[in-house]
Amino acid sequence: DLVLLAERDTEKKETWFPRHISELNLCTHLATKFEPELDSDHPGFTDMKYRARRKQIADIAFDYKYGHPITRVQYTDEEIRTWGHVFRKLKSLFSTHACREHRDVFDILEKECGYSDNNIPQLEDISNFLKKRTGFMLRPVAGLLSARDFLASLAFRVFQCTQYVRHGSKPDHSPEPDCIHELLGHVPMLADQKFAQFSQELGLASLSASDEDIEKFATLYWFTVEFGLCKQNGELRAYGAGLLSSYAELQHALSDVPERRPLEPMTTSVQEYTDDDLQPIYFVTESFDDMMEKMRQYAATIPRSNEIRYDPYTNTVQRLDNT
Ligand code: HBI
Ligand code: FE
Repeated sequence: DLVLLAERDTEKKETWFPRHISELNLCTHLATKFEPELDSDHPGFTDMKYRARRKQIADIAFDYKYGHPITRVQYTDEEIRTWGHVFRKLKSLFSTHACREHRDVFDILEKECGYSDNNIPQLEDISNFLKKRTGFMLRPVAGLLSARDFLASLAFRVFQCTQYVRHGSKPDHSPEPDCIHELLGHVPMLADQKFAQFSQELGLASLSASDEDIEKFATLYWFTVEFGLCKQNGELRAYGAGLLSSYAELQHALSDVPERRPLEPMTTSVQEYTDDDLQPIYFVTESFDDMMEKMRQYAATIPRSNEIRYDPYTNTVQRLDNT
C-alpha cells in the first residue's frame, strides 16, 4: 500500500491550481507583453505622466485580496474624454452589430449602473451588479495576465479586470486590455446567464491542463469570448468583447472582408491568430447552447478536466476522484 501511494504521488504530479476562490490571490502572474514601461511601441512609452498614473492604478490590483471591496478610482477629465469618445462611437453600432444579450444588458447598465459618455463606471459597483445577475465578480488586475491564471479565475466566476484607461493619443486602439474594453465588451456578456456558464466551464476545463492544452483553451477563448460571432434571427451578430469594444473591428467583422467559419473546437483551438491587427478569420456559433455543447465535448477529450466539479456553496473546485 505504501509503495502504491508513493508511486501514485509521483505519477500524478501536476501543476498546482486553485481549489478555493481565495486562492486566486495567487493567480496574478502578469504576462510581460504590451506593458508601457517595457514596450517601446506602446503609446505611453515616453509619457512619464501616463506611466505614473498606470503605476498608481496598478497598485490597487497588487494590494487587492479576495473579499475586499475594489478601491475606487477618480478618473481624470482626459480619461473620461477617451472613454466618452469610444462610448459614443460604439453605441451607434450596437443596435445593428451587437448580439441581443449584449444590447439587453447594455440598456440596463445605462439605466441603473451609470454607463454614459461622461462617466466611467467603478469596478466595485459593476462587480456588485454582476454578482446579482450571474454570480460573476470582478477583481482588479494590473495588466495582461498569464493565460493559465486568467482562465483559472473564470472557473470561480471571477473576471480579472483592468482598471486603467488606454493612452489618450490612441483612443480607438489599445494594444492591451483596458477598462474601456472590459466595461463595454466583457461586462454586458458576463451578465448573461448562459454566457456566464460558458465562461465558467471554459475556466474549469483549463484547471490542471498541460501547457499545450492551456494554449488551446486560450485560443478558443480568443475566438469565442474575445472575437466570437453568432447567428440571431438569420443575421450575423457580435458577442466577442474584442469586437464589442472596437469600432473598426466590429464593422470589419460583419463586413464582406474577413473569412468566417463555423465554430468547431477541435480545429478552432489550433487556429493561428494575430493580436495586433484586424482578424482575418472569425468563427460563428449557432447559439450559446450549441457553443456550450461543443465545448463540453471538446473538454471531455482532454484528460482529467471532466472529473472537476464546482461547489457554489463553498466556492471550491472538487475532484470527483477525491485527490
Ligand atoms: N489578461 N487581464 C487580462 N485580460 C484578458 O482578457 C486576458 C488576460 N490574459 C490572457 C487572455 N486574456 C487571453 O488571451 C487568453 O490567453 C485566456
Ligand atoms: Fe478581453
